[in-house]
Amino acid sequence: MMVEELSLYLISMKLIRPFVTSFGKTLERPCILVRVKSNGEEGWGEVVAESGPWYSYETTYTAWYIITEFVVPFILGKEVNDPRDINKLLSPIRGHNMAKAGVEMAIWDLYARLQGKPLFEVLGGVRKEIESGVSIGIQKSVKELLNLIDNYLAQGYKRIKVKIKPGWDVDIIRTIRKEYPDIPLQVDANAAYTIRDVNMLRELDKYSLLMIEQPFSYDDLVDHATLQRMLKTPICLDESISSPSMARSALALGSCKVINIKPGRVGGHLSSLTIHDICLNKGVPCWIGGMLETGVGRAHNVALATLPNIKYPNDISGSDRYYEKDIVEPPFKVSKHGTISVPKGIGIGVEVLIDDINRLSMKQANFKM
Ligand code: OSB
Ligand code: MG
Repeated sequence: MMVEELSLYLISMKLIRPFVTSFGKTLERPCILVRVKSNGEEGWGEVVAESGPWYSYETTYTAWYIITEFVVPFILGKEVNDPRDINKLLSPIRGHNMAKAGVEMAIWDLYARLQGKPLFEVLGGVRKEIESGVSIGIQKSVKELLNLIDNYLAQGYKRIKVKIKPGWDVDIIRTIRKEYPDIPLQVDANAAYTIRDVNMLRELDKYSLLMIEQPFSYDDLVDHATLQRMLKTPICLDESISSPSMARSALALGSCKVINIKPGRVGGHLSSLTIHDICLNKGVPCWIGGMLETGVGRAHNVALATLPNIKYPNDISGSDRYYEKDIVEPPFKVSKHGTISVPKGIGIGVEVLIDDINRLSMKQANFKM
């Protein structure tokens, strides 16, 4: 297969409700959609970089620059037998995993479609539906948070993840636990604490949380290992696991007992599969995280969530939890028992609504051999 044409679409999607984390507030989700073409087929990917360098140093605009200046020349017109070869072609580009992942994942979709197979099958997936959790941002009041939890539980979501930050942590969790003693509950700090906050984290250890996600810095492994030795609650790493090599290091150091895999953060599907397998071999469970993706990125995440070592509910919610109208058909729906059906069609298995994308796009670029 040869990528004959690559197109980029910069769109921005308005969120149904603002998403607030320890980094700040997101009202609109900008993203770059990537379309590749070969042999009369096409494939789609999504760049999950955000408007600013908060979760990652990458932004929508750095990703646009890296793809147009560096990724395209390495990919366009090159013969590739297998999407597993893309990583090596892009290896001269250091970092910028989100930019690379958007293209790599589009090529996986293209490859699956050329094979006439669903993407989840090509990736080695083993299930027909995936477990859906919901990630709830920081709210204006505890009452609003409890209302939202109530609502999402009624919709069927399998577990609740609550964002925490200094001043919105132990008291909030204590209140939630009083109201819901048994629900599967976890927290995500997005790196808002340091080892000096160990007393607060020891408090959190009392509330039977499924896990505590990324309490410390995005580039730390050592303090996380110290903390993990002090807590019975598993630590889950997100930001710190930027590559398979970081996953190996984290497991060797004992920095976590769970890994949140986000294909954008690690450079695409091949790196995600590698991290999944490293964890499987070490008996460390994984789940698939989210970045408020549109239906394109969500479809890729759903495919990854079918892998055998995905052992917790994922941050993959229904399209309607994020957007008024998704850019794929059919949109992703969560069943009453908290699952999402894996699309059965070839590739990502959903139709990408190109007219809507054209209408929404603020900028486009097209490259041909
Ligand atoms: O840390 O998991 C995170 C969204 C944007 C950036 C980082 C994170 C998140 C989420 C949302 O938690 C997960 C979702 O897509 O529903
Ligand atoms: Mg996280």
